[in-house]
Amino acid sequence: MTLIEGHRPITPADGIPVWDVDPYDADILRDPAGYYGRLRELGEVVYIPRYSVLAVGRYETTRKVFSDHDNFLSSRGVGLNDFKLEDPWRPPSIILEVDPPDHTRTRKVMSRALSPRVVKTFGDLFRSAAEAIVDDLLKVGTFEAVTDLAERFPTTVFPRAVGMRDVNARHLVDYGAMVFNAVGPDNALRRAAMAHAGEIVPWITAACARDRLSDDGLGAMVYAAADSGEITEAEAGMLVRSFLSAGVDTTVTGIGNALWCFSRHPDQWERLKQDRSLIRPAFEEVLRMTSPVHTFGRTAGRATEIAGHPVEEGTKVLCVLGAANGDPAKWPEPEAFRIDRRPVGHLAFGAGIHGCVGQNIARGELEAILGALLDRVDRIEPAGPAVWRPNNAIRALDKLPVTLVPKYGESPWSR
Ligand code: OVV
Repeated sequence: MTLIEGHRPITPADGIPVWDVDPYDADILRDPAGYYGRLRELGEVVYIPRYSVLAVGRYETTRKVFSDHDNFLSSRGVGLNDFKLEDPWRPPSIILEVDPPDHTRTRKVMSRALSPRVVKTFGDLFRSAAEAIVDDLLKVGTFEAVTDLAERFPTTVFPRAVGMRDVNARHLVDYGAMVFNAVGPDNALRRAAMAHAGEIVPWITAACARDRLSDDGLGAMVYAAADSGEITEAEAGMLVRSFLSAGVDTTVTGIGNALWCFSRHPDQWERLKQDRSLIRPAFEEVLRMTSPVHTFGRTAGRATEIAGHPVEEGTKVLCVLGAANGDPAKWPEPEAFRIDRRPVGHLAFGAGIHGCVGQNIARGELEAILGALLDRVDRIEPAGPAVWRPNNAIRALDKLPVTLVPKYGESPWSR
């Protein structure tokens, strides 16, 4: 058994299948379906000796572990590193990497800033930016959708929603790659992402300061909570950092994965053209199908159990959200992309007290993009092979060449 430096050699309790797999192997990250299936097949919980961790991938069990914040902590990190034993790569997030009661106070500030009422005020911004970008792309017709659409849209609108005075789209995307690769092992992916840290981390930290933010964005709302004494000024800066950590790579991935789904399932695009009320359900199905955040972990804070198997205190548990979202015991024909499925309970936004606090703004961004496309585009066609970009926590595309075929009579030149 390979033991990873700093990890305790946890012996699996009797009855837990042992699986000699590397979930962070680049080939698995690029094409995880076989890994997801085998994980679900092996049992309710499996032991992975390579990292001395347990992993869950069946829907009910994954949901249970992921939302059981009493037994399965976030404060020891949601990746392979146990923050109790090893120093985290950056000061821990005060909303993600924290447990109640500390979590309750910061979560309240963030859910107020990201409430449906506030997100609604960004509707015009999102729509006009989406329309301008799609009009631009229709002029060229064929383009690389990861950079030209999936990255371009959130890096245009999100800094404006937050109220950032300093905008550097490249730094925001690269920081996302660091944050999400950091939850994996010390592999080539994590090292490559971290190679940018020296330049990017200080830029991010500076961008979170009160004087680098406008007085009418999400950042200002968080600093208002500092003014009222709800949080400290330093905590406000840390919560703005959470916007920048969790708000870019995730929505970039959501848009890219949505375009992948529709370019590969033209019948579902036809269906959406006929019934625009399916825009939101369609996005939920994209999330279920592709699980942009494929894996996050928890740490057993005390001796507990998973599906009747004993689990020692200090055990890391990988919650493989991508496997749970494809579990045939929960989702009939899980590999079919059906925009009218309405996959209530999918785990792409997590579950429980740590469930994605930004999910309303994510839905708002996707609604704007899909709406702008529906108004203008007859077909979204592949213009070359899709290439996936391995990442320790995110299932995202690296390349997605597509052609947008405009609707008859819809010319971007006439606008
Ligand atoms: C959900 C999430 C992902 C990544 C980072 C953070 C949150 C954060 O709070 O920094």
